[in-house]
Amino acid sequence: MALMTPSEAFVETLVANGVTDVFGIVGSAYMDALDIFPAAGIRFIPTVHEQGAAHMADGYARVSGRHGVCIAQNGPGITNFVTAIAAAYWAHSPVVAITPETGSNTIGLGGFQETEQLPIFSKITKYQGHVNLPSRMAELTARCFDMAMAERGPTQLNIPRNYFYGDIDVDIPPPRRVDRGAGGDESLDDAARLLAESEFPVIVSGGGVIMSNGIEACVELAEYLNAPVVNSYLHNDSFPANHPLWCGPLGYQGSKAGMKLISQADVVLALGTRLGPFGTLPQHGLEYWPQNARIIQVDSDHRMLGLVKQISVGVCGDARAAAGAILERLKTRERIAALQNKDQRAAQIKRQKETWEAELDAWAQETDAWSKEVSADDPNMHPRQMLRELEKAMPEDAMVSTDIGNICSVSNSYLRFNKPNSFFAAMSFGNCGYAFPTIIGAKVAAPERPAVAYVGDGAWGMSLGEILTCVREKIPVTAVVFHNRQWGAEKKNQVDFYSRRFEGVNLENPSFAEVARSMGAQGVTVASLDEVGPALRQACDEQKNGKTTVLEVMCTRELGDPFRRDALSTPVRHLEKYKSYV
Ligand SMILES: Cc1ncc(C[n+]2csc(CCOP(=O)(O)OP(=O)(O)O)c2C)c(N)n1
Ligand SMILES: [Mg+2]
Repeated sequence: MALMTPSEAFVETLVANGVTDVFGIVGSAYMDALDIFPAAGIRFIPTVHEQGAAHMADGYARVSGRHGVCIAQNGPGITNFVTAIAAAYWAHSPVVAITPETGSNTIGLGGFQETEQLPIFSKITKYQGHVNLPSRMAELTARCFDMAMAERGPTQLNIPRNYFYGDIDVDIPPPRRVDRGAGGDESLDDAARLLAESEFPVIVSGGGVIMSNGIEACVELAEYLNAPVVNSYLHNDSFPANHPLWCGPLGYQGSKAGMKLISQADVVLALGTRLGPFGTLPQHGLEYWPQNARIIQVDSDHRMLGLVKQISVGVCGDARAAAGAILERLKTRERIAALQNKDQRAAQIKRQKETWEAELDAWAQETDAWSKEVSADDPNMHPRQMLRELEKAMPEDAMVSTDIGNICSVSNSYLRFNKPNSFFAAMSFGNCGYAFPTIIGAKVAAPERPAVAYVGDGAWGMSLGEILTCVREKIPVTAVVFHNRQWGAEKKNQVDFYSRRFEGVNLENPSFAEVARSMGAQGVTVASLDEVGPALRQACDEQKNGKTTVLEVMCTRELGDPFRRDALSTPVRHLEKYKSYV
């Protein structure tokens, strides 16, 4: 035991957990602890908005596998975290949100910056620690760090602001990390048996494969079976794209090759994926989910097993360990049915991939009536062609984040990665404004890697303030802003369902390149296809010189397939005054 103030105990517990960077906005509520961050070797990274800080913590955690940490002023600083913590929850990011609160001596009196901070985060955190006594500061801080890792998601550490002060006798608890196993023997035996009997096995590689460092184990298993591997939705970095068995992502704007192959599966091994509903919806007019296949699902969270899809076998285990254990079992079996038709399946994988690549090459523009109409006399770029150019120019080691929007979603077909921890999409919380702050956090964790955010112009308006963070804190990144003068993804619904009555979807924008320059970054307007690749490469090179660049990419107003055709229906109006609104 040592004599410390709670501020010291708090900061020492951060140090014990390996924290070197904390994102946030300064506030009196925790200033006593902030004061000693430098002496503890912790860099405080001030942001423009607390939402940005929490997204940065998310990006930091996603690329490094370490905790992302954010902190802010009680009340409004903390409520500004909410959207980003919800996003981190669905991205399974070990973010620790430190939420100083109104002092315990005045709570309930309706004083300055007071709101109950625990209920607000109760559904978007895996664990909430409330420091109810200054002497428990280290214990509860440590638990929040342990829980964020063990449960793979954000935790909240709520601290009445007066509890940073005083004298306490305390031990700093060492970090406690859970050593995960492959799963139960019975379910692993069943999984191996189903795979051994399968004539057309397909592996869905999910986020759990990345989080468990399981790519190699997944590759070995896939190679043993010669099974095609598809990425689960928005986990395009969960299997190397340069591997012959890689068949691309499932789901919205994903790979037709992957979808056509999985539709033939008799056994699907869903490895490290909750098979989220959004990622398995019909796409490209294909109902690809194999209704009669037997599904083996491996997830470290037992609550995810069989939650969305009917399964035959559920393995509650670590994706890497489970893949290894299943492979060991397969090796002891006399007959592996899939090895009998290995060559035919290999030929099919190759053919499906070639067909899809050729289709993408030829898919210069969207061909629905609206898209053809609006792009006819428009000198700007067709999004698909532009995205193909970005794909070709993307540096090998790049980290890419994507926002929510029509062009960002279409980019799913064109984002391929050979190594994990490279792709940070807005995942299932789907908030506009995710990508830019997230890539800033990722860059802090991996400064040697090129960092690129794809953002629509609507979402850019929400997040461009964080350019100041890049400039002030010398965190060089590249933002590719798809300037199509509209909230395109939502406009698509008005085209498809609301007879082109446009309400709130058209945008008048300034030159975002000019805005970037006036904020101290570099700004480049990219108007033609031949400029796209060179501009991206140069912007990524400039990161080595500490420069942040905004590439404002001028696009037509054409729109790809919508997000949620499933969730909208034709309007019905009963009242006379609304009769024409159908
Ligand atoms: C915070 C938030 N607000 C609103 C939405 C609804 N929404 C989804 S996509 C979208 C349009 C995105 O427009 P933009 O960023 O310009 O990209 P584009 O679709 O034009 O490519 C909107 C408003 C959302 N997902 N998140
Ligand atoms: Mg737009």
